[in-house]
This record gives sequence, C-alpha cells and structure tokens, in this order.
Amino acid sequence: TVLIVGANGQLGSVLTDALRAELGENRVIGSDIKMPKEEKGPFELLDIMDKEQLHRLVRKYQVTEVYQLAAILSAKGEENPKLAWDINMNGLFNVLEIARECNLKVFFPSSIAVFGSHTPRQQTPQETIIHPETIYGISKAAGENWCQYYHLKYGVDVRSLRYPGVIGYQSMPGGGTTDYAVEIYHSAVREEPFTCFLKPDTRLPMIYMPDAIRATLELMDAPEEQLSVRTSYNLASMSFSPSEIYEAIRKHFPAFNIEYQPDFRQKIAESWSETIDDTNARRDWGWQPEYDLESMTDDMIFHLRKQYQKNIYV
Ligand code: VAH
Repeated sequence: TVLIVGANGQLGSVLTDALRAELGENRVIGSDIKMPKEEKGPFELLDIMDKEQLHRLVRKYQVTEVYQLAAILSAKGEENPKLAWDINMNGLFNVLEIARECNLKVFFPSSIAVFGSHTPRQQTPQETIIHPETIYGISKAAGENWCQYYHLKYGVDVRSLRYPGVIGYQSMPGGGTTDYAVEIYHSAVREEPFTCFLKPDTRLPMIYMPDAIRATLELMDAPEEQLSVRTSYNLASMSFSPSEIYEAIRKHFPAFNIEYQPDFRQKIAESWSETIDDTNARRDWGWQPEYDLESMTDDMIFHLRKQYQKNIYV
C-alpha cells in the first residue's frame, strides 16, 4: 500500500489520483492535516509532526511506500521561517525514521529552490553550488542531504526530484513563487486582466503536471541499481518568462491583458536557475518531457474552460 502525506496539496492531490488509477483505489491511502472536500478513496487525518499517528497508519494499512508531499512552499515560508523549518524538517525526519524502522520506500520532493545566486543559472548542473536563499530552499537542501544519509547509513530506498515550478489545472497551488504561471490561466479563462507578481522577462524552469507526475512514477519504478543520485535529481522540461506565457495564452484570448507588479517574490525568482541540466535523469532512468509551452497552454485552457463551465471554481 502507498501512503501519500500531503494528499490535499497541489502535487499530492494529483499524485493520489494517478496512483489510484494505476494501483487501484484501496492500495493508495491519502492523508493530510484536514479531510479533503471530496473523498475518492481511503483517507486519514495526519499531522506529519505526529510520528505516532504516522506509525499507526503505516501498521493499519501495511504501507510499503510513502510520498512525503507536506511542506510550506517558498513564498509562504518567508512569512514564517521557523514554522516552515519545523514542518518541512520534522515532517521529513518522521517519514525517514518510520521508513528505516518499517523498511519503506520513500519519495521526497525537492526543488529548484535549492539553488541560489551563486549557482550557475543556465543549464544548472546536477552537482553545483547549493546556497539556497529562502527557508524553503534551505529545508529542501537539508532534506536532500538527510535523504542521502538515510540511504547510505541505513539503506533506506529514498528517491527525490528537484521539481521546477509545477503547473496544473486540477488543483490550486499554495504559496509558491512559480504560482503566477497557474493563476494566469485562470484569469485568462475568466476573461479577467492578470496582475503578475514577477517582471515580464523573469525566466524560470517549469513543468506541466502530467510530466511531473510521470517523472515521479518513473523514478520510483526505476531499478535501484540504475540510480546514481541519492540527494535529488535535477528535472527539466521547459523554461519561460511571464511575457512568453502571456503571448502563448493570447493566441487563445487575443483581448487578454496583463500588468506587472513585481513584489518580494521577484527576488526569490532571481535567485533561482533559468534553465536546468537534467542529463543524469535522462541517462539513469530515461527521463523525457512530453509537453512544451504551447501544448501545455492548449491543454490547460481546454480543461479550465470545462471546469469553469461546470462552475467548479466558484
Ligand atoms: C514554489 N512551486 O514556488 C514551488 C516550487 C520551484 C518552485 O518549489 O515554492
């Protein structure tokens, strides 16, 4: 059985659905700090700071694999660094400790947020300067090293991806710096003007949700002997700026308007990479993205139009 921690989140909710489609509803247990709006399979309340509750769920459902997707993201973390550190680190420690005791396979999401202003911004290498400048990035860099430590010292099979900004229509993101790239599609489909919190030429690595989910499942299914990275794999798909995604959307909505009002998130974005070198992922487990800005935009607008017609986002 698979346990998803943070199953209500932007990634967790889509990953739970994808794993249930693959393994069957009752083989995937969702968990989060509160119950979901709509239950589509077994779901349990779990505060990831509560190690005993985590242990009870692992025993109750004979869990063999845990996806630890509960965290405070970059922008939100800057509002309360201590809380972000506590949740992001103790959440991971609880999962790694239970994984060691119960021999579980673990997925840990890292991020391009581990990179900082001294990291080469073009084609950022797998092994490079890691001096994150947000508490979220610091917690992810520390998390990567704890994952490698538990693998080397205790043999825990923990695997990780440095996600770019993830874009999807199924869920609203919470507190990220790349989230403008989700919100802009909603504004376009609602035929409202969009105010962008980044400058027009701020290029960032991004990935469309279906590619992010497929990369995660392909990494978790790869034979252990193929893996050469136990901190976290660089993962790349596309990079674009607000003005580039705006132009892609305008092909569907010619009257769509944007204005730029950069805020504190501009500085966070400028400390991250513009493009990523994911040679190790391509070589070790055959990673290959399928979506680009144009095909993502077509798909996002298609699905959001349907959802707004059904009034899902009221
Ligand atoms: C954030 N979406 O913006 C997350 C992610 C690389 C971005 O870490 O914080």
